[in-house]
Amino acid sequence: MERTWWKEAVVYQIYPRSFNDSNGDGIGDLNGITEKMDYLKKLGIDVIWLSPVYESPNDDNGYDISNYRGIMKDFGTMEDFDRMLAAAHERGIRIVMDLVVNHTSDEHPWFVESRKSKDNPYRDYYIWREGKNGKEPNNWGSCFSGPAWEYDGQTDMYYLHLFSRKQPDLNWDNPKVRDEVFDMMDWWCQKGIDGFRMDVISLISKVPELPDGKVGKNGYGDYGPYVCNGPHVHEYLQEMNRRVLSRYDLLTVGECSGVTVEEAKKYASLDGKELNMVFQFEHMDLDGGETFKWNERKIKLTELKQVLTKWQTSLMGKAWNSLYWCNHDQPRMLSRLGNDSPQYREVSAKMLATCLHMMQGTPYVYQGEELGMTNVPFQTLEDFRDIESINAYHELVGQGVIDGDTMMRYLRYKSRDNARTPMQWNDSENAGFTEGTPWIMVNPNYKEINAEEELAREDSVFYYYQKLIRLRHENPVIVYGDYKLLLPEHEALYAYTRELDGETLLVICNFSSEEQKMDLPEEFSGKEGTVLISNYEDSRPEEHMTLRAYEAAVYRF
Ligand code: TEU
Ligand code: CA
Repeated sequence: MERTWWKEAVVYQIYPRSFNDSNGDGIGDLNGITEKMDYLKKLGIDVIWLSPVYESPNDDNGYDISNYRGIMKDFGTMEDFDRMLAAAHERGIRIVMDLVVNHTSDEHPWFVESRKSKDNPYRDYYIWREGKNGKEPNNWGSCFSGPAWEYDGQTDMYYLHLFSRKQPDLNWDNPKVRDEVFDMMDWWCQKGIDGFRMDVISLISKVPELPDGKVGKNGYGDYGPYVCNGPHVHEYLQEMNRRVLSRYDLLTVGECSGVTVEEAKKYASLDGKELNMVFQFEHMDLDGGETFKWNERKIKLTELKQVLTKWQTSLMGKAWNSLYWCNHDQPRMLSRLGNDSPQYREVSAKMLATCLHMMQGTPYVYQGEELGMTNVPFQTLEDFRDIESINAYHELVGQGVIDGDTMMRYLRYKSRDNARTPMQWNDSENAGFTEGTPWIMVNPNYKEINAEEELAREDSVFYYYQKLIRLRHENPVIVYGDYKLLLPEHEALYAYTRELDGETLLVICNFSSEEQKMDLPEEFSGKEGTVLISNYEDSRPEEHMTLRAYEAAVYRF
């Protein structure tokens, strides 16, 4: 397999609003990121993925963009951006921008024009349809509750918005839209950025008939089958690749809701015609159900292993994986799949990290994950800021599908805001994030869990991540080795091997707080194994092993 820098890199995701506030207005900003560049250098990451920093009315925290070539006032100025980019580059860190082009803000000048009249030159930049019998053109529900259509009185028609009504979907079938997007991408590349994370890029091509979807618990139809991996998506990405991506040395990752391994082989094929890699959702959706993501179900380890193994083995030699447990749309994995009690928080955080970082693919670390940050004890609906959470509460409770107390518990467990509370820098007021009033509450556990404390203690989660990242840089087997699952039916152990050029790694992770027995697989018996990394001091590869609570170890043979 061809060796490239983006296969060997570790990416760190920054959600700018919550990372570090430099001017006391309670909102994280670009100068705040620049201040922390040495912290990131110390962690050892290669790339920063920056969630959107463009001008935006902030209906969805910057995922609703009103000017793709300007910086949001809350975050600073273009000069601040340039300084941040230079500070990153000076340290050998690359910057990947979030590219949100399935939709714009309804305050983007294109949409302001588009809604004016049916013959406006920008009309076909968006997806407009006539109503049906005085109602929406079809039964689709928006990802953020309510219908996926908004009526506009000026022309007596509806526009499509898969997300909020302030996020109208662009019409990618219009070549002018593609020209505009590619020009804008080129402009950022000229500025010297190093790649794009492409927001819901799998949704840009819709089945033209826009058929009704299967009706769910909220009374709306599911648009998934008619927009995920739609008819022209690969054609459009190949065009993007020809016209922009192939002309620069970039890291490209498509966020691909509804992607299957078969589709991923096209999006992220090693032949380089489209993108480097995709974010898939199958392992994140394992605990979904009738009321979508809203429940308290636990992910079953056997199912998790089956899904991740499928992605590891099916893409092997054909396409490239991304690896993630956390991002700004997911609750903290430590609270979901690990154990966030004081007794097991650190050891289970390290276990989860080991399990993910030893796989094949490019790992993503989400801010605070490297500290073992946890879910947040939100008390009331007023504590939440996320449009998805707030709307879902009103819709599902309003319709009587879920009662209020239960829905509050679900929000506390699954809300995206769990990932969006301020980064915990130290034990001073507001965790050192701001000198003002933070835009969203700080997790009260910041006195115990914070960067300053962890940087001062050798056995912290921070230094464990630092070591995992260093090991990946030093050991090609971690990047390129073949993956093989062991013990597929085991309900508490996730064990697998990685193999390259006669060198084999054995990875063993105990996902439970109980002791688990495991015999050394036959292929290793009699061989001398060494410890590459482990989260207990005295882990050893022995014929008969007992794995302690959340023990994780990597042995090299
Ligand atoms: O997320 C797309 C997406 O699939 C999410 O809506 C996801 O289903 C949901 O957040 C899970 O709870 C991207 C961005 O990452 C997200 O922050 C944006 O809100 C969304 O697109 C719209 O731009
Ligand atoms: Ca600020």
